Amino acid sequence: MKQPTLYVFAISHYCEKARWAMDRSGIDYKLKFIAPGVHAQKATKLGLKSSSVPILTAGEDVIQGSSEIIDWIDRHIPQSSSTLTPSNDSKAIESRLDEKTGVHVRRYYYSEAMVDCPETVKPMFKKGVPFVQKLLVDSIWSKVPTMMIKGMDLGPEQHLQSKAILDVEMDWLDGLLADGRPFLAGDQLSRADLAAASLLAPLVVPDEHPTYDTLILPPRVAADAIIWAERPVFNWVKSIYQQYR
Ligand SMILES: N[C@@H](CCC(=O)N[C@@H](CS)C(=O)NCC(=O)O)C(=O)O
Repeated sequence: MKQPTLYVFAISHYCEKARWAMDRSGIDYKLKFIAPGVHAQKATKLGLKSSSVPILTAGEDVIQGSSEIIDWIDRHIPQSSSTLTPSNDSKAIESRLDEKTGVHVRRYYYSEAMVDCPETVKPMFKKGVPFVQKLLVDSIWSKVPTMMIKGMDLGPEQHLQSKAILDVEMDWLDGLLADGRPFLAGDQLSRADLAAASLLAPLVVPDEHPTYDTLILPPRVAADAIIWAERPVFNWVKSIYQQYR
């Protein structure tokens, strides 16, 4: 197999999920950071209808989406005890995390960061990308916050709505962990654990995260994160990162 390439944003929690799965798979692959904007051109060039990253290219295969990339890994690694899909449960939990936690962590964070302090986001958009793409981010930056606020439905109200949804989702996760289980589904690390840990990582900011050493949380998010740090799921995310990342 030709060496696969994984295209990611340094800031993206879905990209972190796919990258973590690739790292665990043992497959030799190339990691490419791409700047927002350039990613859409790349997706079009690859024949994709939607522009979102992560995208994995492997020979003729073009796989878009963190969950689809884990499915691809499952197909390419002979059934082993370290599969990330030991049960249907793991996939069901991952789906809920992708649809709720992932979406609302992003809207909650950007609703403050892009509205009140976009300059804190810019270094994350430039992180790891080729020099020319850094220049491109600088050149279009004055338009980016307005475009994202409109395109992603961001604002103070949305920040609070997403925060309330996150509280419900964290109650659910705390509930699952209440019986002392080490993993969300079954008795081994699975895609459910990678999803929960990576999608909550922008709030937990674990030391082992490969790109969040320079992530700056805006003030209200940082204050909420201190309160959420008391939750079992926050401590669990930290421990999953410590043990498995
Ligand atoms: N469900 C998808 C979500 C991917 C996603 O939303 N990616 C965002 C970054 S967090 C993105 O690429 N946004 C830019 C775009 O859609 O063009 C997955 O799991 O990969």
